[in-house]
Amino acid sequence: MIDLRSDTVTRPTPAMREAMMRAEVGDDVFGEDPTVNALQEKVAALLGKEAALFVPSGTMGNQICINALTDPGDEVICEAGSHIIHFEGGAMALLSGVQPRPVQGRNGVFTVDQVREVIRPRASHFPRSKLIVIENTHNLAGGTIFPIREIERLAAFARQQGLSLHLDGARLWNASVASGIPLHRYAEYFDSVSVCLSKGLGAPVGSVVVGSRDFIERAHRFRKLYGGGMRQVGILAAAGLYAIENHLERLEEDHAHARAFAEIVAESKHVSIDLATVQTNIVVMDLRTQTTADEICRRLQEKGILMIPMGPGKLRAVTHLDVSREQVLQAAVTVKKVLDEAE
Ligand code: TLP
Repeated sequence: MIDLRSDTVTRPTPAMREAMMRAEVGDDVFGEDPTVNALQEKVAALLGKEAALFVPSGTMGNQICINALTDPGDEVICEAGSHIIHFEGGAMALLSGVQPRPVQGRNGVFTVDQVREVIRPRASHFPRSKLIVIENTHNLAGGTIFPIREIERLAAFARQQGLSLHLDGARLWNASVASGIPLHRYAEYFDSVSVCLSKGLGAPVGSVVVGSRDFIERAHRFRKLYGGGMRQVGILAAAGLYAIENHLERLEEDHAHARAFAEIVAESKHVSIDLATVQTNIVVMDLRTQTTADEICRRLQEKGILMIPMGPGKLRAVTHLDVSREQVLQAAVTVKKVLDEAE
């Protein structure tokens, strides 16, 4: 099987498993796991923040940050296709008592003018606009990079309006490698950033939240109350450390593979791919056929290729560490053929 469903499907390499096996561990709820502490220090330093917290998943990372930066009844301004709206089970409403205020971006990117339009006046009728969330890279838009100039403008506006800023940086690593902009340059505008170790970097589990020391203290409490306090979890942190040290630069390969895939598949008349959005390791395809995305995925599976629908008429392919260039090219040719043959 050539598995292009997500970059979450990678399995730890033998060298990563070796690093996990050798990890020194302690009770992390007591703050005594040396490997977790080393990972937290490393990610905080890379992102230029005072402190960091290892958490089990990207979803928990985002939701901890949202809770720590809002009060119940507040409104969270975010892009209409963002992961926090569509793929986190309604968690912001359930866990933080806040509601999303979606802004329709272009390729996942929205502007200060759009935020200005949705920000609430201060009056007792309205929810309180409190937090802006940016997703970089943007998953549903096809792994697109939020331009740093736009982030700068949004951050200046947020400061002026007293809004906080969170970055869902599940794939910030990809944005940084593709744009050449260091991680800390992206992170400096945000009160909190969540990054994932278990996507392109290829670790089996884990995300890290960063922010000021004060912010991370608050985040700590939410991690505990969400059940995310883990004990001898250095075995997982070791995989994360290994991934950052060994799998970060190679993301470039995934990006080149995604582009090669997109260029081949885009030749089919039954699909539309905006090649300008193929900036990192994700390819989102809009179907131009009566055949449903589910049915296309079923036909592909029969031919040894796994992909997932992303909403009606949309398919997604994600390149990663566990698929070679040859496999990606082979998959692209088959996907094009299956699309060409669709009714
Ligand atoms: N995304 C997954 C699915 O949930 C769609 C994927 O396969 O891409 N932020 C962003 C931008 C994400 O893409 C994801 C995972 C998360 C947060 C959540 O991470 P996890 O799965 O660790 O909770």
